[in-house]
Amino acid sequence: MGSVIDVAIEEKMPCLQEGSLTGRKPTVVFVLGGPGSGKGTQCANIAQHFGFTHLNTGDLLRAESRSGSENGTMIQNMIKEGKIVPTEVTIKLLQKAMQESGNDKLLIDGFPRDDGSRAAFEAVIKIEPEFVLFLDCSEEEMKTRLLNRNQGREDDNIDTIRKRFKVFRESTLPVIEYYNSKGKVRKIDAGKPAQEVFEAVKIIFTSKSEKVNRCGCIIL
Ligand code: UP5
Ligand code: MG
Repeated sequence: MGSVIDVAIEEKMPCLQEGSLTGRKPTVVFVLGGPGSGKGTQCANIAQHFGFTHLNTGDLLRAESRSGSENGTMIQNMIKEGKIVPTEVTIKLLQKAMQESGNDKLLIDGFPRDDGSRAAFEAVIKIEPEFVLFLDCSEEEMKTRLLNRNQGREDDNIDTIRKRFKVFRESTLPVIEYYNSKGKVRKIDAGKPAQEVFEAVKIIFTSKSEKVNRCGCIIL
């Protein structure tokens, strides 16, 4: 801690124990992209194929909202409006899920969604992401997917979808730009069929997990 932003985070989130993953430093990959870009779909593939644990921040928040906790109604209202839930709430749930996962390879789906969440993760969790997978998709395609999803999500209606797009453009794209400036973004054309997108994803994760042994053979 020390910088102005760190001190602000410390004051706002005194309940969070910083860096408390009991000494573990798992490999973290952030998976970002607009609403309906296919984050959940690709994370499920990556988890199955590459042994990562998929931590879906939207699902963590929806579960918390359903649990009837003190923040439940607030979370539900924020999601209905397509707004970003206060970082201290999300990061607490995320920290708990990271601790409980027991895996040293974590995919964090849909987080950080704004600069404040990014800074809070850095200050509290103290893990730099290995890289950021950015699923790039047009709004037209994402809108069609979300309106066809039919899973009863309260935010899959045209009014909320428009708000979600706006939040993505205004708050999440700057996070992607930040990591891009650090050379950490792996951008993929996510407008193609899911299997084709996964082929591109596989190349990225394979090159990350490949190790060359002394004989020059690639170990996967
Ligand atoms: N589909 C997927 N890939 C396809 C492809 N290549 N071709 C054709 N169809 C494809 O996919 C969406 C739909 O498209 C599915 O029907 C799928 O089969 C199909 P999915 O994989 O679910 O896309 P995803 O990007 O995960 O879409 P999602 O709607 O989950 O993204 P959001 O970012 O909007 O939702 P999330 O659950 O992450 O967040 C919801 C809300 O929670 C936020 O709006 C916000 O209010 C709150 N939130 C926070 O406040 N803070 C956080 O840190 C996280 C969330
Ligand atoms: Mg999702």
